[in-house]
Amino acid sequence: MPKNVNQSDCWDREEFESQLRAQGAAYHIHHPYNVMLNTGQATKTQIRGWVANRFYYQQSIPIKDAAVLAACDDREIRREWIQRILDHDGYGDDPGGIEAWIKLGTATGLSREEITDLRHVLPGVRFAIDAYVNFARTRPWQESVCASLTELFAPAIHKQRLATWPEHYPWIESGGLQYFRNRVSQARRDVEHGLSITLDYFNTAELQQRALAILQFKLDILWQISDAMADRYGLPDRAPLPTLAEISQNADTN
Ligand code: AHQ
Repeated sequence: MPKNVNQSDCWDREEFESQLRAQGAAYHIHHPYNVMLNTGQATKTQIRGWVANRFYYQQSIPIKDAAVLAACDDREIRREWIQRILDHDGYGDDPGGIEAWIKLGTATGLSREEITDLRHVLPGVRFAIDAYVNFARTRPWQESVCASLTELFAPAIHKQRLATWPEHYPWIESGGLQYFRNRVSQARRDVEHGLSITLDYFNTAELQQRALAILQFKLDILWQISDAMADRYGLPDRAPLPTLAEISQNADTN
């Protein structure tokens, strides 16, 4: 947090929103792993690894949102926020986003069991996502609302996948992409609510600088998830790091 922030440096709502949106330059849509995925360069292993690791993020989101609800003392905000949990866990006849993500996984050739038992989740992915859930459990709920605003940039990434994956990965059955179709409108609705709360609550120069730092923290979480997958599954111009099993096997043969 920069010190000596003068109140005269407090932005109006329009400038504050503009400053938040400018942080989109660090959004994981620009990460080499996502560029590889969305330009058709990913192998089936790199796609399956991404889906299996992102499942841990998807199943953690409603847990994170329940922590926000538990801390939020505003009934009107809770009445809207609870929709995020229902969107992922499902309700009534709607099986929800976690189920849709499993459908994406089975459409890529993963088994339901190997998705849900988290066997493929990498340490760096788990640590980053657990840091997000723990943030929501320990920080003021308004800060967790601010952290969710990486979704300012999410409609673009979902639309990019919908525009490119069918052409690049025709072997993925179209129904597997339903999660992305659902999220375009859900993300827009979530952001409208979260941005309004954020612009209201972070209303001093120092709080606005805190908001930018919170958003950067969440951007770093998303970036780290892709870093961990790039290390494990490689990039078009970079081989995967050896796994522990490969290291042990090499040691045995040397
Ligand atoms: O599918 C995503 C989702 O449900 C959420 C909730 C929100 C939050 O509360 O932090 N963030 C988020 C995101 C989802 N998908 C990611 C993607 O790349 O598919 C993007 C991610 C986000 O931008 O934070």
